[in-house]
Amino acid sequence: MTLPLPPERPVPDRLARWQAVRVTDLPLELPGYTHVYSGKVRDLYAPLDAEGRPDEERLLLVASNRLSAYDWMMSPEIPDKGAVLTRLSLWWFDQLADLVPNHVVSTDVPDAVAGRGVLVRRLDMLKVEAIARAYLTGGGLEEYREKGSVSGVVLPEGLVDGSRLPEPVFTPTTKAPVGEHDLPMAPDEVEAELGVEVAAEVSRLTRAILARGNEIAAERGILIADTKVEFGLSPDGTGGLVLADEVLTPDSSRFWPAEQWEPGHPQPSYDKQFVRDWLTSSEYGWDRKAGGPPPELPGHVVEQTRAKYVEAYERLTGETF
Ligand code: Q0N
Repeated sequence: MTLPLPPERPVPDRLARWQAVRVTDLPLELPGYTHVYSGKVRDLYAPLDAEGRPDEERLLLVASNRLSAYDWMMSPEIPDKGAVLTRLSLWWFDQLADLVPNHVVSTDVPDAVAGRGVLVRRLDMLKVEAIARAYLTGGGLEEYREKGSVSGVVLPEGLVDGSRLPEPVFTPTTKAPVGEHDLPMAPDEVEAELGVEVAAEVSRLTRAILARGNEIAAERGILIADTKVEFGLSPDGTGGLVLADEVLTPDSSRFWPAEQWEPGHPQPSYDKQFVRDWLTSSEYGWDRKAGGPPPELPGHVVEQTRAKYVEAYERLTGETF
């Protein structure tokens, strides 16, 4: 359920919206692990050694069944979402292995998180959200309308919402704390943060990951409009970039159904469209601009949404979930 907000905060800011769900969603008690961090949809735990100290080389990354829409966490959760996205991410890591090494160590994890937990190498994470866009929409479209360029890359005239870009463009942002929004970073800001060489490599790899993703997905009825990836540096001194977090999932990327692609207006979301349509439909009539929490999702919307995650996994991988 969605908790009522504190009375001293009648109009919730974005952070309060997250806190309203966070307090109902305590981290798991995993014997042999300690909770270190929770994001919107993923949680991190550190394995404990024999003396009960956190392992400095490994982390347990757990994908939850949580779903956000319109900046709110939905309730109830989506059954199997965490497991579907974990399997999809592991499949993509394999598809990308010739482009970039990844943080995966093992899928041998406690039963409580079986299928949605992955043991990973603990990296020194870069403080940049590495985003690439293959199609124009959202923040990229706004910037294009104002300046004719996106993140310093001049684009052809006449592009509209949903247009395919000539090639993927790197559009990095800052990493804002949970509940706050990331801000665009100019190329010189990324270079100041990472150094010129690492910045160039992050840009090249992020664009290559999205290009490879679309080569594979397009044959299977899915367009990947844009994606956010996270890199870390291997702390063992070898210093190379390692792909971390989850990759090319509907949570980190905008997936669009290819057969409905029609530039000129906002595209339907592959995974969240049933939720968005129901929330704003006359059946419920939630006014998201009014500031109040969204309603509980009815069973049919939860089930249709689960089916879309499974469908994306099965179409992309050719495997049965
Ligand atoms: C890490 N984040 C933020 C969970 C992940 N391999 C790693 N090594 C060290 N740190 C991290 C990883 C990974 N993956 C990543 N925090 C720590 C990314 N999130 C966002 C939300 O949930």
